Amino acid sequence: MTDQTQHAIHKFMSGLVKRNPDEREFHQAVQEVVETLMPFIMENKKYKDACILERMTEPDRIITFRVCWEDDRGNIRVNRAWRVQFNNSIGPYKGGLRFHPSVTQSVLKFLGFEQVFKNSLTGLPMGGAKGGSNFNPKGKSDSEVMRFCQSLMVELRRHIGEHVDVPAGDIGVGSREISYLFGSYKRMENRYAGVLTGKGLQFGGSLGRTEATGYGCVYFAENMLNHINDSFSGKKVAISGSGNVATYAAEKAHELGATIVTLSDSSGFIHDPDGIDEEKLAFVKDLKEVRRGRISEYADKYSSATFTADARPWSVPVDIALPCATQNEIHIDDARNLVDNGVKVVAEGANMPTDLAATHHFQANKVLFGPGKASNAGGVAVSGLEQSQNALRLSWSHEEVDQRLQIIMRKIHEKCVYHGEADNYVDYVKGANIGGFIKVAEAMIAYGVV
Ligand code: NDP
Ligand code: 2IT
Repeated sequence: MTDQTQHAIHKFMSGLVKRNPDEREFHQAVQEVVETLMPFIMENKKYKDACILERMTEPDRIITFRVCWEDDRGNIRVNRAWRVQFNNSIGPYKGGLRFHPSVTQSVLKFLGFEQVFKNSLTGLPMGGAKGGSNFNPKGKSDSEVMRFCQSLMVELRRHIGEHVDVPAGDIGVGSREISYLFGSYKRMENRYAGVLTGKGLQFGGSLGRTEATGYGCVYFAENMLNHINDSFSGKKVAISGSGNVATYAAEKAHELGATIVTLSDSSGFIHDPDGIDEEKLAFVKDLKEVRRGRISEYADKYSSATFTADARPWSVPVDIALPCATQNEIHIDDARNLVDNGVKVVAEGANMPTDLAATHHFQANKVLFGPGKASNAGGVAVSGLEQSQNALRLSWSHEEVDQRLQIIMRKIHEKCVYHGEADNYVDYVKGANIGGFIKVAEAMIAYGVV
């Protein structure tokens, strides 16, 4: 990188940090993009002249609102919720809702910013957004979650619509929450529209949406491996998380012949050297989705496994790592452990689970590193397919959706290779950032100064 490029990055980032103080996650997501995009923008004057980077890092709008609800004991509770509508240049805003106590404006801005690139990479007409609340669903009854969702939708309904903004799930928002949200939208608006995705199969949901992010991540990683004449077959895989993305990534990787040796949650990780097969995965899905229990119970049930409290699984020697829990769960020490133990591929199922120093360490050691905006795009891609099916008023078979998902993930991989390959190594971060950027930037230039 030339001194001139480095100076441009530094200047851009100082301005961004000044304009968005105390938004650490947002700074991190932008820094990762700017490091790879700046040289490309400096070579293509039209993007620089149109100030595309300055415009793309400023959300179209942020809606913040209070959500009041009553708990089971009759106490009044107050939470804060947001919808960050980042960019709708190439289609209606699209992106998940997250319910977790760690949710802040910074977290949602980083997620909304990444969503713009991710949605563009899918090739489908979707803009980028993200929303959520600092509400903690853990330990809440179904009735409490229902009352919270209904209260949140009283405000959110004004800002969404099938041609405006289409939210979906994310951490803490699964089929239960989407059903409550959709039910209250339908009741208040008295209209049945595909205004959320991830819906139940009985009321407009798409087959394959539940599995899409985890399966898509493994399809993407399989493409990365195929590109170096390798595959999942016979590989050892570490997965973090034990929610929607983690369990379906484990299911597909197992189906492709790999041995899954870890899963985790916010209290620690389990290591099962015998591998997590279909029967054990069924136990995990029931444990986390239905009983809403802790992953430590896995080690109580299966004697082949050990549970380590307050730790992440990156010390276990594996060929492939699929971080599928949350942001910033792979730091430099974790990356060093993984590299020293011979990891070949890291593909992010979560959004920004790897921090910048860890990402640089993987790349410096020629580990193939798939950033979330490429490797976890399968979830939002099948959300896009759900929108298409709703608009057509029909439903495609599981096979048809899965075929389309596989094709989309292959094409995203091709874009990353096209924009990121040099000297026999694919820089997937560069490839995904440039590949996602071009379509949005061209649309913005075509619109003029808006
Ligand atoms: P779930 O709520 O289903 O599962 C989240 C998992 O991550 C749980 O095991 C949870 O553990 C763990 N986790 C959450 N927060 C933390 C934390 N702060 N520290 C440690 N562990 C944590 O969410 P998803 O599986 O849907 O989402 C996982 C990741 O994938 C997120 O980064 C999300 O943005 C991303 N993603 C999701 C998509 C989707 O379609 N759902 C699409 C694309 C990306 P615990 O049970 O203890 O909270
Ligand atoms: O981060 C993501 O891509 C998601 N949570 C899925 C968004 C969606 O609209 O399906």
